[in-house]
Amino acid sequence: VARVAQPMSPSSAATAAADASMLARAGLPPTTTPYDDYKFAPIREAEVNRAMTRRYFKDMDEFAESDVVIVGAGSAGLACAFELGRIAPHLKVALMEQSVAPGGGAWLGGQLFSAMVVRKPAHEMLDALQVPYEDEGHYVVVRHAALLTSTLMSHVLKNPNVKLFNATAVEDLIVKPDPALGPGGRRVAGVVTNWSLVAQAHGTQSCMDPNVIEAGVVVSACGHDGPFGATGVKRLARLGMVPGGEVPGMGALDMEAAEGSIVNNTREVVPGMVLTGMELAEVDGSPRMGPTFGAMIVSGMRAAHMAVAALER
Ligand code: AHZ
Repeated sequence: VARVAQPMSPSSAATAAADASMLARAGLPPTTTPYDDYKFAPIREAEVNRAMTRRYFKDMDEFAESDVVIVGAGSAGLACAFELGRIAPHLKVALMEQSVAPGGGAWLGGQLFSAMVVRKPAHEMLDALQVPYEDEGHYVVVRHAALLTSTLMSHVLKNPNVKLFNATAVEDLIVKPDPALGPGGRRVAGVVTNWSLVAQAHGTQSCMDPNVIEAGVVVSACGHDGPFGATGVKRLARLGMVPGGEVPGMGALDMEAAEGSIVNNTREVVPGMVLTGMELAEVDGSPRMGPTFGAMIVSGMRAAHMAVAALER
């Protein structure tokens, strides 16, 4: 943006004059900053509208058929998108997040503390991201969880083949018969979406139909149960597609056991849908780990490889 001297508006000129005279009365020189003569390039309101909407609707058009749809942009979903960017950057990845802010539970450590604990060897991803940490032996500590989350996010979103649809909830799954899977075989073939504000208003309005995205493979990273959490596996259970039929809910906290089980259990839970992160604990009844984040990172990265394998089948 060019900085060209321009006359001050009457009101800012009056304020500046008042400030200057106050400073002068106090015997101080007027304050100058590098932005005193700042001038914006011109803009029109319609241009701003079109700059946003043209891109959004072009993205909706392009991503109506995505290679991978990741549901949930928490630590597991973001780690999955990061690894996809490393191993298969050509894939079209739609990242669906019901909140305005992606990041899920990873903006903080535990409770409302700012630091994040990552158990080794998951810290290798921090090295790849060049996120600094303090080495505590078996684990590392990132001073601000927000630094890791924002760095991960910026890597993911720089990939032109990734589109974040935030403030957009996945309300349901697309499920199709798949003769290749034998009689009665079904596979997940995409997601049913709605802007979150619409999804939240279903109880008060009628007939607000959703939208859809077809996917080669869906990675469900919805986190543990909550207002939106575990949407993927809860829906699979209602469709009779969860082996065993139920979603028992996560087990009690056991850090030592929990992280390994999340990583080891990361899998394509039904054809076309890979499950990662804490949503796995919901369907397996395995323990929660609380504020250690190594498993979310490695589970998300493992899920990326499984998604690529599912696409190549
Ligand atoms: O908003 C959710 C969050 O950002 C988003 N999400 C959930 N359901 C969705 C839906 N459509 C779109 N239907 C949806 N988005 O998914 C994200 C989940 O992130 P998360 O941080 O809650 O889950 P994670 O599995 O990546 O990490 C979990 C970390 C742990 S462990 C733990 C414990 O043991 O207590 N608690 C947390 C938060």
